[in-house]
Amino acid sequence: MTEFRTNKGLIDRYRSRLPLASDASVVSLYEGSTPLIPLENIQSLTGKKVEIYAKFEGLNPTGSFKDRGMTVAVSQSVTEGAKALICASTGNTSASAAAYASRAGIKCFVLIPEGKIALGKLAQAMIKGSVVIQILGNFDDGMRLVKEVGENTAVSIVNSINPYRIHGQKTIAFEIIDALGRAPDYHCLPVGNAGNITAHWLGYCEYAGREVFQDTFQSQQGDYNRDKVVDTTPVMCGYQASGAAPFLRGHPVENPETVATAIRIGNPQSWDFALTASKESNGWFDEFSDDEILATQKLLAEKEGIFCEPASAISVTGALKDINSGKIPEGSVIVCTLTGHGLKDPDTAIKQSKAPVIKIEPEFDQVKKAIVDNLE
Ligand code: AN7
Repeated sequence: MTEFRTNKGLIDRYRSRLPLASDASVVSLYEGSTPLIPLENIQSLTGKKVEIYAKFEGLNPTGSFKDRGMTVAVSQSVTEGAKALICASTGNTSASAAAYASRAGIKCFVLIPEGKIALGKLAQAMIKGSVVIQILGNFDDGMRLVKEVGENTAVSIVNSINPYRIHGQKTIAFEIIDALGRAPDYHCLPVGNAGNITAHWLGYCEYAGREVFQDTFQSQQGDYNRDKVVDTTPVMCGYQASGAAPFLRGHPVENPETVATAIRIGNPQSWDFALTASKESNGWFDEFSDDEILATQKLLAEKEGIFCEPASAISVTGALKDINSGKIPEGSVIVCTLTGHGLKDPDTAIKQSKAPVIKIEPEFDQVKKAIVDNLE
């Protein structure tokens, strides 16, 4: 096919910093290169002198950050000869795995909690021809089953317990630093299964020439470029929904529950890595109610025109609380990861929207009245 100018996929852009063999097959949907959007209107509301940016991962090919991990994990799996993928998912991982499996021409099996995933995510897995297995249980049950399958069959697991997922997802930190010309002071993000906070920290440490997770990520996958680009790393702020907040409780949560179904996870697989990221960065975890999460989702849509899914909005819920309390001081540069697109879950958005929906006869006077009545 003809060569053309475009932002290529993240393997092409960051290949030397990824532990892929030089002859590895590349399975890509031209993911990454998502915008880093200054939240100026929301910053004004705080009355504090800070710079707040949203890294809008909802603009990846399948609408979430999972594509960063999936391009690397699926490329590696295909290179190793895998004929099928499997994952447990609260929705976004399955949407992404389905897409990359289609791209690679292999089978995909997804285990999802019945009735507890946003409809858009289910649609994504179904239309791409994955085998959707609904389990009468939650994500944590699915994860347990997937690990058993991995031990007993040749199907390749593409959950974030697959280290190549983490390597792909670390590129978000590279893009942020490449865009800002420096590391942020604080990085705020949702924490569910905790792969993403692990990946962010890995990426930030590698760009700072700092060793981290050596036994797991930096030696096992072989050599790759870890040259230093910046001097600092951000403080990592991880936020959880109160009904699914194992890091706040200090132990796994039996029956996680939250409107933010993406992070309805009680037994995070990357527990130790997330604790390391939090401790080594002098960071913290905090929790927020479903009402607070939904209010921020609406705030982002109303004040900035950014429609992210509920789980993603918690990044900004947390950032705002910590900015207002002074825990994040004035003068700080703050990046919030908006992990997934709001269109994945229109039901939740419509349910909480107070915007008037007005029904009229198709007549000019009635349109005029609707406009006049609602101008204020
Ligand atoms: C929008 O899709 O776990 O802490 O199975 O979809 O790395 O798990 C999704 C997680 C945040 C949490 N925001 O990230 C899955 C899944 C969104 C998400 C998270 C998820 P991790």
